[in-house]
Parts: sequence; C-alpha cells; structure tokens
Amino acid sequence: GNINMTYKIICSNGKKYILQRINNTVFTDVDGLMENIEKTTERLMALKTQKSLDKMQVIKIKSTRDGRSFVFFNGKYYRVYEFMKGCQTFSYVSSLARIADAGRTFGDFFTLLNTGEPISLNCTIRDFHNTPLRLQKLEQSFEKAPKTHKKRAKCVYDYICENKKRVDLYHKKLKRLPVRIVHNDTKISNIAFDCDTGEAIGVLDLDTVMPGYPAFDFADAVRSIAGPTREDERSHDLVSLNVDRYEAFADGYLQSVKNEITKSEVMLFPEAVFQITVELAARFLTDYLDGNIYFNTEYEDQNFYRATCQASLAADIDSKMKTLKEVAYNAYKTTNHV
Ligand code: GN1
Ligand code: MG
Repeated sequence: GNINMTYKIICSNGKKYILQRINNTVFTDVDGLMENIEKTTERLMALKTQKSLDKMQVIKIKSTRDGRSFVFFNGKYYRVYEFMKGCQTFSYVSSLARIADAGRTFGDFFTLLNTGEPISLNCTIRDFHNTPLRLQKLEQSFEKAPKTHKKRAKCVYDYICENKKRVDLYHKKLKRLPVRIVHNDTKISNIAFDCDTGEAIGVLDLDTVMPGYPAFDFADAVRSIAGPTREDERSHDLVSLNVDRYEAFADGYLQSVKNEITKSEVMLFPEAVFQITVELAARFLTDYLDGNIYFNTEYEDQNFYRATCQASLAADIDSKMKTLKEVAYNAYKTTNHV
C-alpha cells in the first residue's frame, strides 16, 4: 500500500499473520479507525450467511491479550490480522470474467453494509473524496513550491485546474444524493482472489470504509481495473481506459447493488470515473510539490509521474465519456429489467 507499512509474519510455530504499522499522520484517529474496522467486519460476518454469500472471506483482527484491536508501541501504532490462507491479490487482472467477479464482490460488500440496521462509522479522513477541496489544496501547494518543481508541474497543474468548474458542479450534484457506507479505496489490489478457483472472495483494506458516495467506489475500481497497469506509467501509449473492462466491471457491480442503489446514483457513475482520476492526479501532484510527505514512494519523482499518468488517463476517459455513459445506462437497464 501507499500509506501503511505491511509485513508478513511467520512465527516459529509456523503460524502466519499480517502485521501493519498504521500511518497515524494520515489516520490521526486510530481509535476511531479501528472501531470502524471492528464494526465493519462484525457486520460483514453477521450478514454474509443471511445473504447466501458464504464464500465471502472477511479479514479478522487478532486481538491483544487485553482484548484491544491495536497496540501503541515505541511511538507507533500496530495491528495484526489473521493471514488469509489460499488467497492472492493482483495489481492487474486481464480476464473479463474475473473483472466482472471483482465488480460483484465490491457490489456485495456495499450491499452488506447498506442493508438492514444502518451502521454508524467514524470519518477516518475528513473530506477524503472532496474533489473541489483537493484542487484547492493543489493550488496552495503550487504557490508555495520551489521554482523548479513549479516549472516541471506547470503543464499537469494547468490541465487539472482547467477542470475546476466541472469538478465543482459534479460535487454539487453528488451532494444531493444519499450518503452511504462505502469502501472509498476500491483498487483492484484490494480484492482477494482464491488461489485455486480464481474467484474473487473478499475485500481488503477497510481503513477508509465510512460514509460517502458509491459513485467513487465504482469509479476508483474502474480507474484501477480498466486503466494502465502502473499508476506511474510513463509511456503515453499505455495510458488509456479500456471500455471492455469498464463494461465487465459495470455489469458485475450493478448486478450486485441493483436493489440498493437508485437510478440517479448510477447515472452519476461514468462522470465519477473522470472526477476520481482528476482528484488522484491532484493528490499526487500536491504531494510532489509538498516534497513527498503523504504517499509512500519508491523513487524521487514518482509522485510527479503518478500525477502525469493520472492526468493523461483523465483526458482519455473524457474522450470516451459518451460511450461510458451508454454502457452504464445499458448495464443498468439490463440488471433492472427496464
Ligand atoms: C492509497 O494505501 P493504498 O495504497 O490502499 C490512498 C488512496 C489512493 C491510492 C492510490 C488513505 O491507497 O486514496 O487512491 O493510494 N489511500 C489513502 O494508489 O490516502
Ligand atoms: Mg488503502
């Protein structure tokens, strides 16, 4: 992940666990965060059988001896999860059947958290998908950045800022829709696949599960599933949105959420794919200008290349918007028999 540090632990007795150091600069309220994860996993466990989703695997927190879900040790926060045997994750999936399956799995996750008694969750990161605010933060960082950074960032910066009005307008439209419990970080790498059957069986990384809009869950999944393999791809020819993959995901996701989601929400899904990509371009560029203080990086200019890649992806998404809308509308009609 780009935020926490994750380690696989193999004990001398052979037992395996996942140890994570929680980044408490990003997640400032660790208590609130872990309370959310407890509530979310309890809900998923309680409802999955009722909804005949027996195959779904749910991450399990390993409690401390005194029954807590995390520890504070040497100034840092840590938690341990049971190791999920027989599962693997991918940062890229090519089969359309598997993509549809990932869509169904994220959709099932949404359905379980939004049916029955509403669960009340803390907000782990305020204004997480507030795109207008992300653009404002970018402007502030641009003003303060060193000259060399500004010069280099100027072209991507201008592209992102050109979209300010469109971002504001979309945000206003979204705010008229109901707030739901959503995942907020639906990258394909947050789906667990069964090693033997290849089926998608669970959703990982519950740190940003909180109130929000399903449009961004749909959109962030599409961005990572139908976009380039690498988020910092530099080869222009490899940065585009694949419509077949988009369609496969839309079919799977809409099939699962059809009873929970309204037509007005679905109609805002295609534009969300553009919005989330611009938002992420803005976040990466902000971090480049701030000196890489938020996202983990593997090399010095990674945030710059991540930003340029996301900005070109946004431009490609924009050029395909008419098709994306048609595909989503057709998928909606098919799943809802209208
Ligand atoms: C971060 O930690 P990870 O890799 O799951 C980020 C997401 C971004 C993503 C981009 C809490 O997710 O919002 O979309 O990087 N998570 C947070 O790869 O900021
Ligand atoms: Mg995450």
